[in-house]
Amino acid sequence: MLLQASGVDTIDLACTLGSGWGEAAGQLGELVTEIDAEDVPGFHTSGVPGHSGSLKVIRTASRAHVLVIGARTHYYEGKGVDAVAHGVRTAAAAGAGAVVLTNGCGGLNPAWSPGTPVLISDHLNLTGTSPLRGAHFVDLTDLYSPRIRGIAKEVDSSLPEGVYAQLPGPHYETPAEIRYLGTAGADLVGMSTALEAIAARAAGMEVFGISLVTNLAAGISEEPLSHREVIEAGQEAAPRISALLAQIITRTLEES
Ligand code: 8IG
Repeated sequence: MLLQASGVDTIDLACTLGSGWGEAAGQLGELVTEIDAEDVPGFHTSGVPGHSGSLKVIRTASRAHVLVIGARTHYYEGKGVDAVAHGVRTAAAAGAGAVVLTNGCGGLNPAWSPGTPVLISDHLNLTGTSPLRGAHFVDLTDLYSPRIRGIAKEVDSSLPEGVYAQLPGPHYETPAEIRYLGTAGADLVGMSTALEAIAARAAGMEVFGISLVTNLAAGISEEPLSHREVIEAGQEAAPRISALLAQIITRTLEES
């Protein structure tokens, strides 16, 4: 129905927008269609301030089609793992060979000030669940495409990389949990992305993940965590990360 509504045959790449990334679709190309998430089966508006609730089909200058998913269902909403995976599965069904997952997250590295974009190199799925059921033994080695990470580094060689830990939320971590996660190898903490990445890989897509550090994780700085801080860091970083995302996506489409 998405394709019908946009008069487009197929989607080449999909991109899910997380906290702080709401504006990032603007520089990708020409808007073909925008649909309210509620009008597309299986999608929901999030109710989270700072998260938009629409699906967009965008045509790039090279005439590729990008599905921009501005409505993500988080695991903490309690709608189940299929609702969480619905966006990437819709993208795969519409033909997308690659998905770009963006998010806002907490950072464990004190050198990453709020507003720093970080490439996801790998993840720790600490939700205790999987989007898959049955004997579906998917290989997650190189889940986060080395090819697209290479393209991102060509666009901006200063981009750091880190391991993203997905926790169930919706509460943030305690400082003790953050120390524990640090020893376990986490550099970033959030409440999305890992389950979607697994579902995307299982659906045969190439996966790329990029986080915006919107706050230092609990106990890393003196500041208490607030959702307002998250939104402000996103607004400030918006012009830079929008340009970054558009360049990464454009080159990924050109080189595939
Ligand atoms: I934005 O510090 C954002 N999302 N778990 N911890 C977790 N999720 C987050 C955080 C954070 N910041």
